[in-house]
Amino acid sequence: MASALRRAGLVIVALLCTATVITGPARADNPIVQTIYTADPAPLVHNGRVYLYTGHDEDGSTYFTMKEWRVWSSADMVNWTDHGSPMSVSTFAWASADAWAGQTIERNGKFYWYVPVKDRASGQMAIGVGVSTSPTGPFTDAIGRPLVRNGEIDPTVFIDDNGQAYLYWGNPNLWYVRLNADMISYSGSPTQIPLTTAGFGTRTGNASRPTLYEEGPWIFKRNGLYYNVFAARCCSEFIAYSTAPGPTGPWTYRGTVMPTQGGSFTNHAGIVDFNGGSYFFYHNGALPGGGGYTRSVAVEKFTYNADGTIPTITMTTAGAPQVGTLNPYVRQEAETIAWESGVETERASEGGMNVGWIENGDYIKVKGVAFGSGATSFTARVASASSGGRIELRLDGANGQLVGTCTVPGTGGWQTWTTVTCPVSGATGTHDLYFRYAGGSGYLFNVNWWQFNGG
Ligand code: FUB
Repeated sequence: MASALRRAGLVIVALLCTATVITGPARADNPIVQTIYTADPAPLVHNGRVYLYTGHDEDGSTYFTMKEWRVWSSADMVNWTDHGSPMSVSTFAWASADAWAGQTIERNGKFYWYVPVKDRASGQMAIGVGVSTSPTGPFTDAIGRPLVRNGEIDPTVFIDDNGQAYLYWGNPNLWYVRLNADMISYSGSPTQIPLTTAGFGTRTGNASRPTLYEEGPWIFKRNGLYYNVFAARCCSEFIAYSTAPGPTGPWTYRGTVMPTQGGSFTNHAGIVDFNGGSYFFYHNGALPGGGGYTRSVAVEKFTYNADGTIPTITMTTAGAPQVGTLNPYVRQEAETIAWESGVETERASEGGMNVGWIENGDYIKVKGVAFGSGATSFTARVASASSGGRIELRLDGANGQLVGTCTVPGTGGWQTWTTVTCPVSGATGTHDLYFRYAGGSGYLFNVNWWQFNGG
């Protein structure tokens, strides 16, 4: 993480402290990720979790300089686990750059991640497909070549009720092709969807692009109606949508979903239903240092209108409400985060990811933790190449009630792991849990996972 983001974190803390004074304990939970810049969200619901596939804008980027894709997941829409980067440009031997906006879908126990990436030989953007047996990867190149290549971007994938899968993509045009059941080949030829003003709205001032359709289609079906939610106009973009009675049209323009907002000249939509609610993912430039090339993914909960139309959704810092609570009495990954200040994540030698680059005063918030009748102790898996420090366990604020302090020793290496345990008192009921890290100067220690005992 760039020092810019670290400084930015301090600004956020300052702003949040101010907000706390004015409005009480509510804290912003958008954008979803604060450790890095993320873009182009593509959510997938699988086995009771939401998996969120994103791009990764490099710190300080002045173009869409994107080298890898990232995966996050959540069971409650507010605490998000970082699964790192299971697919990058280098996954595709034939690709040279531009890990742009994709989407993942599951079929027959395999996960297919369709992405736009630059084909080295032609210099054209192409659509590659990664495959994995796990939603968090690792993903490999499914076919060793582009699935389709016509210089256009932003694939979205959809499987209709009859099992027919469709891949759609395009900027400046909008294409579709029927995927075969293997999801890595197709029948027929890529076909253009006519971009009519009736279908996709009217753009003024751009004779070569008379409709609002710009890029980033997200196609799905609800109650027999097909929806295409897309980035409209350029630039700055807003999110609009069209509907159709069938997967290939004819499309009717339905209006705005999310107006131009948020300090990024692009936006990119992904919609899922989860646990009875509907969720709209998008990106903006909300993190300090953020902008059109340093974007951040966020989420809002919404309700479809009774006639199936989508309400206008605006960006908030509060984000979606929590679904349920988090259980502290099972092992939780340290990189499961609702909000953080100052930390970063990396691959852990023990598997998964760990939190690192922890300095005095940094913190992680985990939202809605259900302690029940009371925790008696806390255990964490830690490592430190320095002399360690302390994990302060606090409730409802980085300076909130202290319910325990765990001392972390030096272990001889940042990936030399040991388990520490400390007593806990006063953690009952449901609270936002803050891990506030304390110690001397420099980096203190890493944390791989944690668990409370008792309860
Ligand atoms: O992230 C790179 C490009 O920006 C995506 O492919 C577009 O959808 C826009 O968000």
